[in-house]
Amino acid sequence: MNISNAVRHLPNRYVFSNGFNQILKFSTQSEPVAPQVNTDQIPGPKSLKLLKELSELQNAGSVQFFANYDKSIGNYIVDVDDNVLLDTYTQISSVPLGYNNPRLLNVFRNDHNLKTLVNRPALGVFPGKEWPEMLNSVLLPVAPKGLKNITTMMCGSCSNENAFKNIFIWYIRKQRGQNVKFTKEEMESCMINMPPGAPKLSILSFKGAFHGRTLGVLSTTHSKYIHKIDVPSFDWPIASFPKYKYPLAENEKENNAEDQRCLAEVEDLITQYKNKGIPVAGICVEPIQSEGGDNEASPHFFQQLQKISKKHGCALLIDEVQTGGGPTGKMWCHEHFNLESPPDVVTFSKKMQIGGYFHSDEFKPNEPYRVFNTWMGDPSKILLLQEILKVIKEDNLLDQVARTGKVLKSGLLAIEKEFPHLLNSTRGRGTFLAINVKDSESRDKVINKLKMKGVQSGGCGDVSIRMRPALIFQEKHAHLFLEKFREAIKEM
Ligand code: PSZ
Repeated sequence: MNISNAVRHLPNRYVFSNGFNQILKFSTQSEPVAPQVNTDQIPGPKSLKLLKELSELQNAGSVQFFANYDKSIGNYIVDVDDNVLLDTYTQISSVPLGYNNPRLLNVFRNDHNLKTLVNRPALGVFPGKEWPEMLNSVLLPVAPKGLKNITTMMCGSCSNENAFKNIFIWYIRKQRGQNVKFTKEEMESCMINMPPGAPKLSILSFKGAFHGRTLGVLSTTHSKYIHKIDVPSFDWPIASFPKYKYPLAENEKENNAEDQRCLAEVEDLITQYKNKGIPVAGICVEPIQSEGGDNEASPHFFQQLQKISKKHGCALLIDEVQTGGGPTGKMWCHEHFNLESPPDVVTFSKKMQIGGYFHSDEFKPNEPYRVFNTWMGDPSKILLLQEILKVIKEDNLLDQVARTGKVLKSGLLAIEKEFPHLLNSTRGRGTFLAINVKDSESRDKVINKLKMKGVQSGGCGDVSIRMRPALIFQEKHAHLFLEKFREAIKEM
């Protein structure tokens, strides 16, 4: 096989064997000079062989290729066939500092940190002596203003799942009274899934939303049928999420009306479900609907949604699992919305490495073991997050995101203008951007063409391509992406 220049030049110092390397500054100079595709198709032969092996064990139909994580570096993911791809998708938006960032590799060269990795505790019962300090010094400084409580979890789904429980507990406590004991009837009826112990309550979500795939949150996920089919769901209200016309500046009036329509629907559903005996305890919403097609809503929409939630005594949960950690140019996307007060609960995972949620005091249960599981997160992930946050600060990566985002967005808009029959609706904040292709088939074709040109990208919704690069994606990477994207569109 022809091993490309790009791969040959991957610096040896990133292939660690015994941990003696101490290079601490990641520079994109160490990246391959350009993407390089060696095989006629991706997955290439080695990926296909592994795919066969894996398929014997599980349905592996979602696997795109097998990666070589020893060779992947910075913004470039390298596959087992030595194809070198500029990664604008980053493990579904989960790689903040690129691959094999030396700062992160270095974290576990420290004996104490290594022991933190090896001795994973059941955090709810035997947390390490550093745990409160880790939460205080790592997570609290990046908490959305006003949210001083933290619950850590393992993934996005289980963060939302447990956040819903906090909301239900809060909602019933408001009715029962702060320090009123559970009744015998409540304690007995909950054991057989019946009210009053297991009350009829709901979480309002939006069409097109994605909040995870575990059984509870699945009732709030509405992006694709394949996530849901054959699985029982709660009867919970689902409101329309704004669908804007682009460009925004030319469609203000229509888009404002769209906000109003959706907000009216939210209020109407809250009333309907109250009358139905399944009151809405909380509203769950993504700041930008991601899996559902990168659907944005205006700051006005979110401000009004918060007003509605307060008026009806429901909690507002903002799901920042995909938007959190910097890709919109702010740590949390909802910071763009100028809400009059903090949301009640904000969930995170992905770029934050650890899952969990921030919440206000009111949402803290009075009793232990109500939100609990074995791991409740993982301290080793906080060690990584600690280093990630340091690098974000030292290297001003949120400013980098804003600069790169500007190049990307104006570039996408220019290409959209050049090929209006194929492209429309460039949108998003920071590098959290998307563009629509005229139909699903063409969208899939573009993604494949991009891959064969050495760019890993991702789709979302029916017709969108989304940008989810790492925070270290620079202007030069943006230009490279735009060049390949234009070529791909030109070939359509
Ligand atoms: O197909 C899938 O299961 C995917 S593809 C991308 C995601 C899931 N994103 C996860 C996600 C999210 O984007 C939002 C806004 N909320 C919750 C989740 C669930 O997170 P995980 O996957 O960690 O459980």
